[in-house]
Amino acid sequence: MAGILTSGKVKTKINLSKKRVAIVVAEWNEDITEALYEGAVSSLREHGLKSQNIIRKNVPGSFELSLGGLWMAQDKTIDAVICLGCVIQGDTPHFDYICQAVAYGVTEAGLKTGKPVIFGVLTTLNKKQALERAGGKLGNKGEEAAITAIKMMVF
Ligand code: DLZ
Repeated sequence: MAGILTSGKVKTKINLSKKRVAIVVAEWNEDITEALYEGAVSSLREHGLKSQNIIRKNVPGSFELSLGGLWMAQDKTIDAVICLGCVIQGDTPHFDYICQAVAYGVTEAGLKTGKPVIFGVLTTLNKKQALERAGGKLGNKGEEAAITAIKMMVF
């Protein structure tokens, strides 16, 4: 069933109150990425993470999530990193370059550090599709990214 793996509450006996999660937020399309951030934080809190153990960092755009995510994952005190961004297609191929680079970079950050680095980046054709996925009728992908991070931390 669509979405069943990344929504709702994760059942685990592992206590998450000592886990520290970094959330790296792209400033481009700020209204969308702020909504993703709110969704991610509320899901982490619901799973027992303390607010002082949720560390936020901003980067200018989604392209910079790779390096911001890597820097946070290299921090020994951080257990998982969630990268949040929103790339909306324009009239040029810029969209494809950014999407490919960030998908590759986020993967690489996880593989290099051996930590979960979660791809919470919307790649949409227009703003309407982004709004639908940032607390609209298709849920909140920030929340789903948080649940993915939790599932990987309790792996
Ligand atoms: C330049 C750019 C464009 C055109 N569109 C977006 C976008 O839709 N979403 C996003 O997160 N960032 C965008 N950027 C900025 C790039 O991610 C990056 O910050 C700049 O190219 C500088 O490296």
